[in-house]
Amino acid sequence: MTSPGGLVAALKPAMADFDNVAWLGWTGEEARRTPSAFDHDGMRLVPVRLSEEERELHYEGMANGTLWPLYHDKIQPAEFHRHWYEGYRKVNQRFAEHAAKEAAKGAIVWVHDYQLQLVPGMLRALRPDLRIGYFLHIPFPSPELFSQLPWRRELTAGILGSDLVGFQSPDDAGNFHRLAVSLGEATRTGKNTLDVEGRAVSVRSFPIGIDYERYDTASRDHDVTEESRDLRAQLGQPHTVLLGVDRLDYTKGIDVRLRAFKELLAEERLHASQVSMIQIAEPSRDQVEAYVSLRERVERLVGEINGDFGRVGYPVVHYIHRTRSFSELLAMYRAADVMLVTPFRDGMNLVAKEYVAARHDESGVLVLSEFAGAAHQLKTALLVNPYDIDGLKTAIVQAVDMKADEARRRMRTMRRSVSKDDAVCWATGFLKQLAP
Ligand code: ADQ
Repeated sequence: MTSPGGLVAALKPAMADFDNVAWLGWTGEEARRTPSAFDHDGMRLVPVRLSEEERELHYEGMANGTLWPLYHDKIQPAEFHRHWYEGYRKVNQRFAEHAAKEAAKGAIVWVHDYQLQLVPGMLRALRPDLRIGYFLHIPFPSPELFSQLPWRRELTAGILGSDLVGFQSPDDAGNFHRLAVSLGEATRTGKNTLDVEGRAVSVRSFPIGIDYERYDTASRDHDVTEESRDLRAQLGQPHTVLLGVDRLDYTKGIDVRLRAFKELLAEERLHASQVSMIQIAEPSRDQVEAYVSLRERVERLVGEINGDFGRVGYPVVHYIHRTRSFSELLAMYRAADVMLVTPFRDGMNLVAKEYVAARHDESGVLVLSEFAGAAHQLKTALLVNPYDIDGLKTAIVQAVDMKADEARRRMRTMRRSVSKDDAVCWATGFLKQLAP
């Protein structure tokens, strides 16, 4: 709680126009000793506590064992358990009660993400005077897929407690709009509007952006430049550096990009003396079985590639399974000629935008999955279908061989888009629409 992450950084500047802002959130730990509320950097922080059992049922169970895979097109099977849902409902109720207690009369409350889908409806029942917004950071699936959920009505009605519902892409917004109507939970009043028992609910897309200024400025920093130079020197020059930066999650396509790289080396379309790959994998959800087996798969592939193609002192894949600091990540972005962002499904993918923002000299090539929300905006990336491994291999070779002029043209267009639609633009766009 004392070091708020990217979402707070994105929201904070947009909050400048609002008085008495409070941030409610789970600390991520049991945190028995945290105070009930405290001030940090001009914002009131209100920790919501979860017990070990609630963490298991709500967070690992319903949020990450049911909703996460279901909303990402069932790349992994989604499990449906009544006791998970019951834990999820209770935790959502607690968040709604905290928010009801904190919010001033007629205040705006902005609820975030799939862990808290029931909160808008619960909060409206407690405090009908509030303006309630909800934003989903991950994709929203087709109504056909969503309808498998035994609690489809409850979860849909939960979201519909909002005045404004935001999604990453028009496709996600369209899926929710169709679902609400097909379940009979709302009636259609327009392309972006619904009627819920006489109350208007807007459903729109608000693609999330990053703090472009921060990445652009910091990437020019002397220390970052030095660090990226050192990194390249360690890899051995002249050299093409490929980079992947992801949470270690099965949605991100880390394994498919390693397989593509391995095949390219085996077919001698790429050579270990000329290219190397860095894969940064942020540890994530390591109590969940699917994440444990993904880690094993990825680490086996890294071992196979280095075993088959590496030399003593010169591995072909440099794999780091740790959190990196902001400046270390920037140095990596600066050092990489080709950025590989190949999720099977992703709400947006901020890494793609961070790479673009860090390339202040307009060099570098982004290979981007067409199934990431970011592909709607970064159209001059090399767009790939991560399920088509031959297509992915062709794109990687194309990226490695791309002439500087073409790379610059593509990068310039992407930088314009990422700088224009930044984090403040996203947050103010949403809040302006929500304000009465
Ligand atoms: P995530 O699935 O977490 O986010 P992403 O958007 O790529 O995915 O954000 C990851 C963040 O973590 C980036 O800011 C990145 O720099 C950082 N990161 C990754 N690896 C790291 C490491 N090893 N050390 C330190 N930092 C690391 C969810 C959705 C996305 C959506 C975002 C925001 O799944 O689709 O873009 O929320 O809405």
